[in-house]
Amino acid sequence: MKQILIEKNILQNNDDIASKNRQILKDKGVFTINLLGAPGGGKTSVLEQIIKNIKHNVDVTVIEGDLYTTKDAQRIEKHHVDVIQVNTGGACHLDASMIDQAFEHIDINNLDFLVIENVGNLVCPASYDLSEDMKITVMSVTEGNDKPLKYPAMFQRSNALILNKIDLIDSTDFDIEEFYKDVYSLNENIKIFKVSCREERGIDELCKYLESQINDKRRNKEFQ
Ligand SMILES: Nc1nc2c(ncn2[C@@H]2O[C@H](COP(=O)(O)OP(=O)(O)OP(=O)(O)O)[C@@H](O)[C@H]2O)c(=O)[nH]1
Ligand SMILES: [Mg+2]
Repeated sequence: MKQILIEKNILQNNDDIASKNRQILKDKGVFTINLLGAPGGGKTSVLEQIIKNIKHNVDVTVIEGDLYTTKDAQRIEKHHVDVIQVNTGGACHLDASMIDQAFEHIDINNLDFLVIENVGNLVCPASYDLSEDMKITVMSVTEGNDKPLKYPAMFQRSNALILNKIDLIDSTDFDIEEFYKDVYSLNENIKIFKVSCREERGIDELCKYLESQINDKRRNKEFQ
């Protein structure tokens, strides 16, 4: 019997491209995050808040992943930062070769912070290394507190978790204690931020955390 391990080969190929680009980002001192989460959880809204808060201190470029539209990229452009739209044509996640193509349009020498907004999906994007320093999942209280245990890979592989739409929590049955317990049972090192983009709550703390990571990466470049 002949057996073809397609998934393994695809992921190996992905990892090879990602590790080449990770070296470039390291050499240039560019801190990179991969924003993940279900459709509508608030990835673009969180990103808009981050940009508003830190764009005066750091040079930011955004890669926007979307199936077909440029809707999110148009929202980001309004904040006067560079944005590259990647349309997957129906694929449910970004992969490293798509980021490789986007790199051709990025001025990497004048960059501190690269943000990749992945396609809205709580499963597939977690498997693809995009050369990021951190995977950050955005989920909202309206999705329900059972999601970490139902979709564990994303929570296990993320370095940070942004719990968004906290302004709506009293209108839901979201059990925050159970949520924390479940998330930490999957990943004891994950950093959790509670935010509301609508009310601009929790954004300062999130941005301080990101800025310290951006500065660390910049400093490491200077020591090389
Ligand atoms: N009440 C409330 N609504 C929010 C908050 N953050 C985002 N929203 C709303 O939630 C909806 C989805 O937000 P987006 O930022 O587009 O979500 P997304 O994760 O980028 O969505 P996709 O890119 O389609 O996966 C929008 O209507 C936002 O206005 C929040 O903190 N509170
Ligand atoms: Mg979006």
